[in-house]
Amino acid sequence: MIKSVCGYCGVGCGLEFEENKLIGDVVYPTNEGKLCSKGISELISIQTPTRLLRPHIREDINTEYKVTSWEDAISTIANKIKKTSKEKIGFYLSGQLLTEDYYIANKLGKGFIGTNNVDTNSRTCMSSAVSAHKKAFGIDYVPVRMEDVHIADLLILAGANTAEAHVVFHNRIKKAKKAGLKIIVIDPRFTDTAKIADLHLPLKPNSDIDFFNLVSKRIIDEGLVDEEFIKTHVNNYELLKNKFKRIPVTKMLKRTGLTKEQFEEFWLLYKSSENIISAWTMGLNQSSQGVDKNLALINTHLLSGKIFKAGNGPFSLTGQPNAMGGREVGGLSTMLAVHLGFDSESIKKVSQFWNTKKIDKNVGLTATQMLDANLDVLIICHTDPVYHLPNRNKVEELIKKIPMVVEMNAYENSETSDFAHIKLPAAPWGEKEGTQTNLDRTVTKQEKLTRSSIDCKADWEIFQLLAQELGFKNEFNYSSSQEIFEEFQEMTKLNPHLNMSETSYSKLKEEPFIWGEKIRKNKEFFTENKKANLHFVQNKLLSEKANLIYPLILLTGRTRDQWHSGTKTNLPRTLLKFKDLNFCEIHPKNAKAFDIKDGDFIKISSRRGEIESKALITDSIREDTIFIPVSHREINYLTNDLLDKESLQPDYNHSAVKIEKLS
Ligand SMILES: Nc1nc2c(c(=O)[nH]1)N[C@H]1C(S)=C(S)[C@@H](COP(=O)(O)OP(=O)(O)OC[C@H]3O[C@@H](n4cnc5c(=O)[nH]c(N)nc54)[C@H](O)[C@@H]3O)O[C@H]1N2
Ligand SMILES: Nc1nc2c(c(=O)[nH]1)N[C@H]1C(S)=C(S)[C@@H](COP(=O)(O)OP(=O)(O)OC[C@H]3O[C@@H](n4cnc5c(=O)[nH]c(N)nc54)[C@H](O)[C@@H]3O)O[C@H]1N2
Ligand code: SF4
Ligand SMILES: [Mo]
Repeated sequence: MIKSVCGYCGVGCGLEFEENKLIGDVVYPTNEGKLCSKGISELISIQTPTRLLRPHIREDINTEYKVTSWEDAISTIANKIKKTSKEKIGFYLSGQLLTEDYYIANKLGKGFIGTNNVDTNSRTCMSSAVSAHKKAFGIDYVPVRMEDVHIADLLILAGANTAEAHVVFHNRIKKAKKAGLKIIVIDPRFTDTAKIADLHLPLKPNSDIDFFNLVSKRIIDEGLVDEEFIKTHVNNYELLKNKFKRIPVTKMLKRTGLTKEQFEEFWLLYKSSENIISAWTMGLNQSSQGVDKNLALINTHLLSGKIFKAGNGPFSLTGQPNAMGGREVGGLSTMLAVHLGFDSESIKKVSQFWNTKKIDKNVGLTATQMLDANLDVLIICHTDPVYHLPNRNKVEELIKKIPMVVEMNAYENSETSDFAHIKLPAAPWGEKEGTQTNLDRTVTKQEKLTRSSIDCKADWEIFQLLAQELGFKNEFNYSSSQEIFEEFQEMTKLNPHLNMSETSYSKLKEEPFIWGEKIRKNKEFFTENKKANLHFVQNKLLSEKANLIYPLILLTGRTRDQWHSGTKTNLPRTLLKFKDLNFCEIHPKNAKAFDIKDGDFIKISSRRGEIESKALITDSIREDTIFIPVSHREINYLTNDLLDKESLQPDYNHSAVKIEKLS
């Protein structure tokens, strides 16, 4: 029997592999033996005929790919990189990479090629939370753990559909509910998660700042402020209090679309709860004011002192299995490594550690900027930007202009593969090993369960081959992921709060390691004066607005049994199609207005593009919105490319669209 962890979502469930079968690990702390359909089917996905098994190359994207050798593919890429100035090179990584893969890519890009254009799909996912954590706490730190739901009295889920996106954590929430936990779901849709809620608030899309500001104001007005906590641990209280004196309460409530009665029902539950966790995911992060939405929510916890206490706190739920690990390594272009930035002190420390003089002092391009930056070489690993970036027609035009696009993928059927010149076959989950950090800072170990398919290599090995071909043979001479983990572990000492030296690679096989527990115990913030910052934020209504031509707002999101583009889950051999891949939820009133019946084929258009779908008439959706799941691979032809100005995360969920029946 081999113990490993699931490689899908941020819950990071422990599992056991025996006789070609996967089952949940009953003694594992986060899942207690439970797995969702995706976890159980990990083995099936590595045996599919759509695996990419050989390196492929082609002159230009209008010709057919030809199978090639590793030597040829790697030397072609290295030769091109040697001839290209460093600011014209980009690495587009993923929160699904293992820590060791991330570490090597980051070290190669930032440390030796000398470009900080090393970013990740987490830009589209967690970057608003990263920025908000840093602004509020002085550090990118998640102060809550999943087990806290058993201590909390109230769990607020804002823009988070745990029933479909964090399935096994959702089971745990249900268990806590049986023991008395109250649940409030704040989501424009009556989601599967809302079904277990004591109260569902179907607020208008993008009005969360108004909502949480109203909560903060009530906390202040009704004397629920923890004065003692504020005095010792929080900055800007008087400022915020003064600002809140003048906010237009009625107008703000109106913008949320909620009635006074709904808000009062919320407030009654809120006020009477001693221990409160507010968790959020894409409904808050993916917004033109994603950082501000995060800050508005965090304010409520700082004001009431409901943070750094068991069963309390603001809880950002990471989506991908190792989005958190990527942040630790430094896989965002806005950070260097191990939570260090681009200040001269940090550059000095990292340069010494890596023994290099190449590190650039300027932040690099974000994933959302790379395609628009006239790059000459783009290396894409473990993610599918043509599928996932907003405003796809524009994305396709831009990627076509990049002279060399390299795609490292374990499967051959990504949307990006139509736009790449070289494809390199990666060994997926089960064929490789390494570590990952889940949504509550738990570092776990993935094990190799079967041998790697003949020509596939772990992602770190591919980056290492490239590094060696570029002449960095001594600096990239690792023989195992253990060696890389141990170097990373040593590096975490450069940043004491992240220090991971208490665990070891072999120990991680037996038990997971949780970093940062001391921070919580000691109530530490990492700003200059060691106090957390309150921020006054306002809803600036920056998102795209509906109008007469495009009267509805498109919401997008997950379904339980599919993983994004579906290369691993949309397989003929699995039974993972409990919900259709492609449907469009429409409110009955709109169905009537546009003469659409359940099951009709429809066209959805925005200012940027159009797609087709099948109508699913339901009153679980607000009248001013429609919903299409991200398993519809073409979804981003519709979405707008507005970004949050600080995190540069896209505003995926708020695009104005129209619907019509296809004749
Ligand atoms: N089955 C499955 N699970 C997954 C994934 C997957 O592909 N499949 N992906 C993983 C990843 S990478 C991520 S990031 C997470 C995402 O996890 P979630 O964010 O929980 O998943 P989404 O379905 O995107 O849900 C976002 C919710 O926000 C709501 N929403 C939209 N706009 C607003 C708004 O303005 N305000 C509020 N309050 N709510 C709003 C939407 O209606 C939707 O229900 O899931 C992870 N888990
Ligand atoms: N409209 C809309 N768009 C969105 C979102 C949304 O909510 N709405 N959400 C955004 C978010 S939060 C996210 S995280 C992104 C997700 O978007 P993507 O990251 O593009 O989605 P995936 O399908 O998970 O892509 C992962 C890729 O890695 C490949 N792969 C699997 N295993 C391996 C391996 O071991 N090595 C390598 N090299 N490759 C492997 C898979 O085949 C797949 O092509 O989408 C973003 N885009
Ligand atoms: S909840 Fe997430 S980590 Fe757990 S089995 Fe499902 S996909 Fe895997
Ligand atoms: Mo994500």
